[in-house]
This record gives sequence, C-alpha cells and structure tokens, in this order.
Amino acid sequence: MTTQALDEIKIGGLGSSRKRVEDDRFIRGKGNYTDDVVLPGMLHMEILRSPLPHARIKSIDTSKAWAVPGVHLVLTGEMMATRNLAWMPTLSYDTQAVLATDKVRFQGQEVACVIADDPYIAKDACELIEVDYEALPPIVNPWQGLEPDAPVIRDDKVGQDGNVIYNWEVGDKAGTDRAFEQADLVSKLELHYPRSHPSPIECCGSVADFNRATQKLTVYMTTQAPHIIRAAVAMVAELPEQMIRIISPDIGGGFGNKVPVYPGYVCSILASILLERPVKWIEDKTGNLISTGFARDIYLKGEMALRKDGKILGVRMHTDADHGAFFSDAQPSKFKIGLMHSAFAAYDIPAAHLTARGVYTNKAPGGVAYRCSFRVTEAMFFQERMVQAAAADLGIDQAEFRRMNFVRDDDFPHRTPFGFLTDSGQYAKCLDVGLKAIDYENFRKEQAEARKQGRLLGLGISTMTEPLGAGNSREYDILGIKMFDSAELKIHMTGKAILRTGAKSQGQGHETTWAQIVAHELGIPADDITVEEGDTDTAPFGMGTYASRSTPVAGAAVAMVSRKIRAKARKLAAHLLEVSEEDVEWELGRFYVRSAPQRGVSIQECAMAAYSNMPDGMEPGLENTAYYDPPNLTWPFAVYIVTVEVDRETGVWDVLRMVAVDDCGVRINPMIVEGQIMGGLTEAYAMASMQFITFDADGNCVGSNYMDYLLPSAWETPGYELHSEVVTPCPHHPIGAKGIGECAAVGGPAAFVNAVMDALEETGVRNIDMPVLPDRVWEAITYRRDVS
Ligand code: PCD
Repeated sequence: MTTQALDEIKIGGLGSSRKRVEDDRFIRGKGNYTDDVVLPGMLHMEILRSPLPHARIKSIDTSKAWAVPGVHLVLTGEMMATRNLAWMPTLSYDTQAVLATDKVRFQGQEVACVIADDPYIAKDACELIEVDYEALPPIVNPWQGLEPDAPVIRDDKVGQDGNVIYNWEVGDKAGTDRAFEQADLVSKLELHYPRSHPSPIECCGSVADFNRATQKLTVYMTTQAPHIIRAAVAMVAELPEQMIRIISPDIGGGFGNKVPVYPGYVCSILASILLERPVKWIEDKTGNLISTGFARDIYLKGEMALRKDGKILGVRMHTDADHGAFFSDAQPSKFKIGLMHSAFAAYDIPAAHLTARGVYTNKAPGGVAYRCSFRVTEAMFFQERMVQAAAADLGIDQAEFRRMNFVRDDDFPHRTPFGFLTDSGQYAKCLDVGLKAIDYENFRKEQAEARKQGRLLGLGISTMTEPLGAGNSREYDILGIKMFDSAELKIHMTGKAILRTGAKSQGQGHETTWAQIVAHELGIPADDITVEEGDTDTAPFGMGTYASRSTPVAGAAVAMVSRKIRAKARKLAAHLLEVSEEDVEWELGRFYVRSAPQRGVSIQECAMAAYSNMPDGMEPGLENTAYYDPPNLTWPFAVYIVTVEVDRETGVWDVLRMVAVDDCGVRINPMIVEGQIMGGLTEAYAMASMQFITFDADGNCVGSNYMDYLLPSAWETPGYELHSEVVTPCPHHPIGAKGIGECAAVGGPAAFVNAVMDALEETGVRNIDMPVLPDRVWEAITYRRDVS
C-alpha cells in the first residue's frame, strides 16, 4: 500500500461505528410509514372479526352496514369467493381463509370488511353487520385436537379427517437407538415454549391503489418481503406481474410479524380494484395481537444419552406444534418444523433423531419466526435447557459440561447430528471470555455462601450457534422460489452512488451498513452512497429480510457488485494512466501504476471517465447488479450468562448481571451490532419473564392488549455487558460477516431460565415453563414441583 490509501474508518467503511443515517428522519418524526401514505380519493377499510373461536356461519346480513352514509363497499367471504379469493395459499402449502365463508376457526378471524370515507364510519358500519353463528366446541391445545372424537377444524380440506397437519422426522433413528443402548445415564426433559407475539410498534397495514386507466396496481404495505408479495399477488389475483408494484416504505419493526400474507392486504387490494380508488387498511393493536402471526407455541420433549465421564452420545427429541387454524408459517419447503433440527449444532454429538407433529387448533395461525430463523429459537431453548438438566443429572459443572462437548476449533467443517455443515467458530474461547467476565469461580463461592444464609442466587449459561442467512438455493426456498439475494450499484458521474438490494430494512440500519460495505470495497465515502430498498419497480429481485439473512446474503451481494464495479474501474484507470491493466494496483479508493505509485487515479476519476472518457469500444457507464447464492448458511456463536437472585417469599427474581459474548464474524458497524444484541436480549428477557399469549377453555385469547401482553420498559430491563473480542470470520462470506440480528433473542431466554433453575437447585425442580412468573417460581419453591 502507498501512503495515499484512505483511512477506512474515516470514510465510514468496515468497522466504523457510523451513526445510523436513517435515524435522522426516524427520530425527527419524518419517517414515511404505510399510514403516512395519503393518496387523492383514498378510502378506508376496517375488518369485522369473529368473537367466537369455532363456529359455523349460518348467515351474514350486511344490509345495515351498506345503508350507512359514507360506506362504499361491504366485502364478505361470499363476494370474495366469486373471484376465487375467499381462500389464499399460505407460505407452507396450506390454505387460509381470507374472509370466512363456512366457519370461523379462531377468535379474531376476519369475517367481513367495510370500506368507507373514513376509518370511523367503516368501524361503526362493521358493528352493524349481523352474523348468525352456530357455536362449535373449541380446541385450544394439541392434546384436545388429537382426541379421537375431536371436531375436525379443517373440514374444508378434502381428505383431512383429523387435526394432524403433519408427522415428520429427521436424523438417524437406528444410530440414536444404539447410542441410548450404550448410555450410562439418560437425562430427560419436557417443556412448553409458550405462544409469544413479535408485536412490533407499527401494526400491519396497506394502501392499495389500482388505476383502471394504466391497469397498474400499486400497493404500499408493511411487508418484510416485497418481491414475494408481488409474486403472490400475480399468482393469486391473476394480474400480470409487471403491472404490480409493491412498495414497503419505512417499517416500524418487523420481527417476523410482517412476513406472512394477511387477509387485510388481500381485501384492500380487491376493494381498490372494485372501487377504482385507493383503499387504506391500518390494523389496530388488538387486531395485530389477536390475529397476526404468533410465534412458538410448541411442546418439546427429549432425552440425552450420556456417558459417566460427561460425553453426550445421542439425543432424541419430539415436538408437538400448535399451529392454530391454518398452517401458515414461512419455511423452506423441505422442512415442516423449520430449522428445529439445528438443535445441538454446537455440540459434537454422534447421533440424533427428531420427530415432529403439527396440529390444528382454534387459534390464530402461529409459528412465525419471531426473531428467529424458522424455529431455531425453540431448538436452541430446548438444547440449552436440556444441556443444563443433563449436567445436573451427571453432577458435572455446567460450564465444564458444555466445554467438553463443544465442537473443537480444529474440527470444522463439522457435520451436525442432523446433517447441517457448520464452518467456523471458537466456542471454548467465547465461553472463557464469558466466564471470566462474570467471574465464574467467585460467583460460585458467593452463591454457596448465600445459600448458607438462605438466599437463592443462580447462574444460567446459554451457548449456541445458529444457522443464519438462508439459502443456499439448492436447499432453501419459499414456495419453490429459491433463496438468494441481490444488489444493484450505480456509480454516478461525480463518484456518488445509489445502491439497491432485494432485502428490506425494518429498523436494522441497512441504509447505514450497506454503504459501509461499498466504502470498504471501493473507497467511496459511505456518505456519498444512497441506499434504497423495498420498491419492487426499482429494487433487484430478492427474498426480503428475515432469518438474519440480509448480511449473509444481500450484504454479500453488495460486496460482489462492488467488486464488479472495481473490475471495470480498473480498465478505466489503465486507460487514464496509459498503462496496461496488469500494471495497475489497487488501494482503498485509488488505482496506481505499480512501478510509479505516485501516479494514480481515484475511483471518482474513474467514474467520471466512465461517462466522459472511456476507451474505444467500452460500454459507457459504471453500474452493475449481482445475484448472490451463498454456499452455506453463516453460523455465529454466542455465550449468554445471567446471574439472578430469587426471593423465596414472593418468587420474584432480579437479574444481577448479564454478560453476552457474540462472535458474528467481521462486524460491519460495531454500534449497530451492539444495538441488535441489546434489542434481542431485551426480547429474550421479556419472553423469559413476562410474555405469553394464552387462551381460556372457551378459546378466548388472553393477551390481545398491552395490559395482558407485557412489554418490558427501561425500568425492568436489565443492563447488559457486551463482549466483542472473539471474531471468527465466516470463511465463505466475501467480507467474513455472519448474521447477528436474531442471536440474542434466540439464545437469551435459556440463560434467564437456567439462572432461575440454578437458584432453585435445592428444590430438585427440573422445569418451570416460560414465562417464569413469580407465582410459578413461588409454587416451585413451596411445593417442590415442576410448573407449567
Ligand atoms: N450487521 C453488522 N455486522 C454483522 C452482521 C450484521 O453490522 N456482522 C448489521 C447489519 O448490517 C444490519 C444489522 O446488523 O444492519 C442486522 O443484520 P442481520 O443479522 O443480517 O439481520 P437482517 O437480515 O438485516 O435483519 C433481520 C433481523 C430479524 S430476522 C429480526 S426478526 C429482527 C432483527 O433483524 N428484526 C428487527 N433486528 C431488528 N432490528 C430492528 N430495529 N427492527 C426489527 O424489526 Mo425475523 O426472521 O423477521 O423473525
């Protein structure tokens, strides 16, 4: 390098904690969210929802609603059916009712819509719709659904004679059986990961605008995956794809809630086509909590075959998933229960076998990946709870048991017991950093002292690697659409640029970080690069943002397209320097002559030449597109350690300290990464300590408001101590980055629960289900029994 190379941090390149450019508008209230979109002549839509969880619809009388002044349209399932839109396909090859025709199948299901001059008229008119229901017995958990005489919820489906959706298995059954035969000890655990809700601050919504004159349908909507929506609309509504434009404007948090296709989107589109006016639908909080994609709600049980010395020989796992009335979670088509089989990937375990069953119930469709890559949260939670139980059964130290079973640094690439290939990591080193930070030995002494005085201190560890960044396209698809991603980069004449990707930020900070990758590759200051996402008319095709896939896939495409640009710029540089291309060297932001380093041209000069002084025969311009199909997922690693004190009298537990060691490879923007980790830890704490959506025996949803479904405020949220010293670059990612967005929410919950369980060791209680509410803890202490 010559001395003229730019200081990468100064231009906002890789490793710079550059301030988030999008926050300028967000914190000033200048964001442009779906509800901010106002179009001339726009009407408003409201949805009538079912009060009952399971009932036959005998009749729907909409006449009073039609009579309200200001009402333009009342949509029912029957009307949708005339256009073949009463049902829609889900992202898991099932069907879902758009507006109910035959039965309602969960409380809060969409029954009718009113489109009116304003939302208040529409809401009032909804209440005048008379629906005659004949109540049916509700099924509120998988066990009821599996009873031989249980009513069949999905009697709309030909050949569906019970409530089972699937039976699925993966792994090596015979090998696992052998491992259990050889075991000195078998450790068992059963638990429930409760229904939780992503509950982003912004609810779902859409503004559909069909223009009869141009035949173009434009839809502004809260979607994490605009291109998938465009394809779905083209197929379901049978509109030509080039006439559909999906725009995801700013999004106020996605967290997986904005991946599915919701009835409200479809109804607003049909209403706009029928009325030839823009139609806006904005969901309220209760609508969001009661009807949109829930997460988890899964019963897990398993056992571990152990050798006396602590070696894990094999694992058996079984899951029963409560999917609600429609099987609608998005996941690669090969799998039924997402990436549940990523469980135990961090451990060197010779054999494992997983069986999974899915069941319909009278609840809103669930199973979305709330801050989670297709069920990895449930997988890692079970894994880390099981590991703690096994260590306790063996009488081996928690940390030591993990360390002795970890995949070793020199053992990569490593084939996991369920067949994934992990590629890199320094697991023991991360654990050491975490143990040192929490002062493990000393805490154990303190804990023993405290016990003598009757005080309950506990320490919980959670360690995990998580598969982030679906695809590759060989193995990963959604509805047959292969999972890859894209980036398009246009360098303008003056060296400024615009970058577009197929991902879609919902608050993660892509406008900031993508520009940093370009700065790193091309030496163009990040401030000179505009990043745009979410408009299907302008963005290259991509699969959207979820499963922490943007950095692993779209981010890689950003690096690759920058390299294509650099290759062309090199030709321009050779031309400007009047040397052959082979004699041209690159340093950040500048090409120079190898034999005369002081003779050079900047990337900006090359950009100008691309439009004003290109060599004969060269195509003008400096722009390109890259589609990136990753060779593998990325596998970040994390260690979360929590210490707590539990109050015997009340069951209340307080977090004393929380240490997080995340190795997500190369960090593009360390500040953003820390923000991602803190956000994830807070969600983990919320799930572990206070959140669940439950149902009473009559199928009523308890938790459809923020009095029952709790969000932690700054008051109860613990402080976090983050460590970033372990960096294992991803061997196949162009800049060595791994995903990070989900890690803390995935691995965090087990650390909190393990800490409480550790504090209660003397009670012999094996499990308290989340949320670990004080009354549950008190029950465990008082009656010395497991609590679910
Ligand atoms: N990064 C960096 N470095 C690294 C990695 C990463 O820097 N190494 C950064 C990036 O760039 C961005 C972030 O960080 O910005 C993140 O990333 P990622 O990991 O790649 O991820 P994404 O794809 O982008 O995203 C996604 C995620 C998810 S999945 C979720 S849930 C959540 C998270 O993200 N969401 C959210 N986070 C967040 N944040 C916010 N603010 N908001 C939201 O909404 Mo799913 O599946 O959907 O359930």
